[in-house]
Amino acid sequence: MTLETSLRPALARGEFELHYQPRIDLRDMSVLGMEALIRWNHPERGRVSPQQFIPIAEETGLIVQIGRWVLEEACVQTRRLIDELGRTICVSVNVSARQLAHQTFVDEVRQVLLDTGLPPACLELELTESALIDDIERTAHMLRELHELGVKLAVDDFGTGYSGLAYLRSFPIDVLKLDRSFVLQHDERISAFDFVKAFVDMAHALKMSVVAEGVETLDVVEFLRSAACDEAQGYYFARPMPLGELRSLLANEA
Ligand code: G
Ligand code: G
Ligand code: MN
Ligand code: NA
Repeated sequence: MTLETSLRPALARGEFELHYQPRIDLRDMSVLGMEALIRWNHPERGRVSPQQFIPIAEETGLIVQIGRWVLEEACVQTRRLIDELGRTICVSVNVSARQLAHQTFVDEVRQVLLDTGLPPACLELELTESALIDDIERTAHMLRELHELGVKLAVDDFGTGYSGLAYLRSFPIDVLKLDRSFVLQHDERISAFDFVKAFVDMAHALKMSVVAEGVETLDVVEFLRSAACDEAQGYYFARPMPLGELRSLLANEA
């Protein structure tokens, strides 16, 4: 069986699961929330990486149903975590271009917030630059509707596309997620620190906050803090983990 044929029934068979990677507030090093990352437990092949199956899901359009499941599951589980722990926790969910292009996307988000009672400010949608620049006018309208619901909007893998920066003026973006290539890059001419510092200053001037991704070492944590970067995510703090592990981590933090 090809991956594609086994992907089709995977949702109904309950083969997907969400893992969560903590997001750290660099001011006090507390866990503010987490990114939901899908995992596929294939009955024969074992764990299949989203890098393998998300592109197939996008091509076949299956991403629309899978993405809806991710959104619901992330909101249900986060709502439950908030109740169990008695504190605010935010979840960010990756949204693919195909989902965003779907007419009913805003209604789906509105409905899931109603059904779960998750405070809208606790949900962040991660969009990629390429998804955003697809149809600027339509996207701008949709993002304004989403923003009016009270959810946060983030640009994922910021700086890796070829889209320029003009869209930042027309879209109500709250958060820039700085791709890990920028966090790691050491160059002769401009240090990683100077580069990140320039991004952070720009974002702050535009009233956006910055999350650095792929943070693997204490050195990087320290330079991010001195560059006034707001949040960080990466193996240095924690890998993506099952819900149970995240719950223990948050419970122990209190
Ligand atoms: O978790 P990593 O764990 O391996 O994820 C690999 C890639 O898959 C990343 O680019 C990530 O954004 C993407 N990805 C993970 N989960 C989801 C999801 O629920 N929806 C979409 N569209 N992409 C996801
Ligand atoms: O594209 P997106 O940013 O959503 O993808 C997140 C991806 O980055 C996931 O595959 C996740 O497992 C991976 N990731 C998270 N932290 C680190 C890290 O510190 N180093 C590396 N190399 N990958 C990371
Ligand atoms: Mn992401
Ligand atoms: Na990213």
